[in-house]
Amino acid sequence: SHENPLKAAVDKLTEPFRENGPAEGVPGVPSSGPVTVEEPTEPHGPLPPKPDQTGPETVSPTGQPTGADQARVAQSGAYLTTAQGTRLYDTDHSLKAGPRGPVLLQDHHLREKIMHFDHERIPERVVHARGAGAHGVFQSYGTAAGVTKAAFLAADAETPVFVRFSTVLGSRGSADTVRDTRGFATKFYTEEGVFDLVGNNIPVFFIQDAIKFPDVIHAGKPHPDREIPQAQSAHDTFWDFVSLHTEAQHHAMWNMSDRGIPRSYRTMEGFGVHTFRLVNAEGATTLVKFHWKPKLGVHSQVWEEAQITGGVDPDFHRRDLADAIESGAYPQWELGIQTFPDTPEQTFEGIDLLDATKIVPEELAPVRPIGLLTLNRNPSNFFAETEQVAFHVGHLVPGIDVTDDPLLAGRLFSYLDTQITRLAGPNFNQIPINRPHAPVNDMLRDGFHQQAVHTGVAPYKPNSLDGGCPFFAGADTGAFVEVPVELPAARKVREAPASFSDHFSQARLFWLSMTPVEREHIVAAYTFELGKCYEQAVKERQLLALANIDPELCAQVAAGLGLPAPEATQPLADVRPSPALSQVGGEWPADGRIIGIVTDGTADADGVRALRRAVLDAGMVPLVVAPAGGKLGDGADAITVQRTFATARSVEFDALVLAGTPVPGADAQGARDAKAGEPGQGGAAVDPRLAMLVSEAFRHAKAIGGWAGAETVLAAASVPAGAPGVILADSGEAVLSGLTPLLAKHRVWDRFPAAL
Ligand code: HDE
Repeated sequence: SHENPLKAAVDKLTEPFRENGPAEGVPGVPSSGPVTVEEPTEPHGPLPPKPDQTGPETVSPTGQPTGADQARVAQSGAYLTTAQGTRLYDTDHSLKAGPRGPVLLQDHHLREKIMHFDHERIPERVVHARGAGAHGVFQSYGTAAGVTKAAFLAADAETPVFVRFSTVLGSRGSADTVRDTRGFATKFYTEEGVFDLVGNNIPVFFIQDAIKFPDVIHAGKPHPDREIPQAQSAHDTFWDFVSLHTEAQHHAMWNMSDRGIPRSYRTMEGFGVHTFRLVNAEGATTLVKFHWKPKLGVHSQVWEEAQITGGVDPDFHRRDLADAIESGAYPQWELGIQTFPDTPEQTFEGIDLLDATKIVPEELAPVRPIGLLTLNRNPSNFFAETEQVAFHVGHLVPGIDVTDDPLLAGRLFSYLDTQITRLAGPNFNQIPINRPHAPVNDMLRDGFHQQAVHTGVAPYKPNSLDGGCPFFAGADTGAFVEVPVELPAARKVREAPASFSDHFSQARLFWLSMTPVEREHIVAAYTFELGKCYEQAVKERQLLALANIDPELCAQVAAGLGLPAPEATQPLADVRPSPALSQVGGEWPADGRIIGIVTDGTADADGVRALRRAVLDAGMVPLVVAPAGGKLGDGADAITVQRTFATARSVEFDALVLAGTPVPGADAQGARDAKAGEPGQGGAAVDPRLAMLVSEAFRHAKAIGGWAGAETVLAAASVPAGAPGVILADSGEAVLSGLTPLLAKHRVWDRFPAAL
């Protein structure tokens, strides 16, 4: 074999990444104790290709390596070549008749390079265009083995997965933190074929029948004349549709709640939404709803924070997911199921299980954990993996079947169909990220982008020429056999069942299940969104829907809009709240929380160093913020400044610690008397950017701490003395131990109500 100097150089560069593979024990799962979660600060070389990411030419669609040159895939070959493998001596100059002369048409390299570039983009997804993905592993607890024969849900089964999170309405380049539903799609590469769980972070949907999907999406997407607003529901057409089509009210309420603005993908629940049918080894069936429960709890931004984040870091969620994985703080979710008897009515406690606008409260049907998802590997190429991954609700494995939910029925058509345009043909299953890990032996042939060189002469059944191969499996040899569900005698109709006409009871249930602060956020969200509408009739009609959900909610939103609150047109539903729907009141691990340590570097450098260490040891992320970049101190002990007053904004931090106040000589009273930016009586000024950082963090109900004169900055930021969630102590470690229990609750809820 020939020496390849460039490949050797790349190998050297990527060595640390190859050596720091997954921790011992269960693949990809940290073995024990808090992990060290340093923010990555240095750029690094390309990651080596992963087994399922090898180029199309190296692995046949049936999984057989063909032995082609691996180096080309990783761009680490010695010589630049054309797409045909011819070596090049220059790629910076077109072929010209003299240095100042015209470019020659015969320049095949120029034409190939520009032609390929011209076609680099593919159509974005018609919905869920903006997203981020990660690889991981799903470990089954085996607790579902009694209700399903799916091999990946058997005891101790371990299955590779790829997950893609997304927003729904925005374009590929839109901001992560907009108010919207989030997609949560998981591809399980099981030994029995691919299973896709294509869910959302909201357990209900806007419509009960797929035939209305184009309507709700046309209403939510930007207006067709000016193509604004981008990635927003705060506009006339959305509320026009939702107020006329009141089955959308329940989902809209979830969007207006804190669920519409998640803190992170890592802090979202996921839901399969529809009811599915599980089948066990004996053929017995059970109806189920799937739930993903994040280990870190369900947490959101506050609305002002989400808006600021959209400007200062539109990639906030994408970055958060990638950084967490890169630093070893692997995000985890438990998969759980709610199970219901498979009765002919397909209802549970009066709730229609085929109506995707309804939940079954966890108090009525507890969520039983059945496995653990750990995301432990970032994609190494966004386009190849995250953009080209194709999910489909019809990718099922034996043991999991669909129900007659009419929303699901339309999806079973749509997810295949849409790939024909998006991925340009029927062979998208051969794209590396979509390849099953189970052996594929189909009789599908030819088509655009066919990668396989199929052998044999008889891609049809029955045949005798290929010896009758391949043969059929039976239920006992792993075949997917549809559940032979009995159907009642019926007429063909374009109608919905009577139960589908209840549009308000569960929106009311959700509203009544919220804590006061969550209700306050919901009122503010409706007031903002309807306040952005121009059409009076739309606002009035939506207020009428709110009146039918809850008069108090309606009155508060109406007051904000300056409109009269209408009377309900139907009796209010008598519902029992479901406390499980609230995000407030629990405590969760503070792992991966981001602690901003603000210093001027002249203050307590040892204290900053000790606090950084303590934050890392607690499995959280310290970010040192100083007036300017560079290092604090010298030598091996020097502390790297990670954010400056110019680059830091409060939204990035879960808590702030003021470590040695950058206001020498100022006393607290002096600063309180002074406006930020102007010298106080003590003669020193608090940098206005610092004052804004602290006042925003305070307004967003984040924990704040400090020592050695932090009062001065707090006063300049108008933080009232003795306010809840402000920890002053005499060392960074003492501050941190006061902050950690506050972080476990996500926010200092006592600070609300606030004007948000
Ligand atoms: Fe989707 N949806 N959807 N959807 N959906 C798509 O498929 C569709 C619905 C969801 O990360 C599209 O490959 C119809 C519910 C996610 O790649 C498309 C209906 C739920 C993703 C499509 C629904 C979802 C999609 C666009 C009404 C939650 C992103 C690109 C019946 C349970 C997947 C694509 C990814 C994407 C159709 C409703 C979740 C057009 C017709 C309900 C997470 O096929």
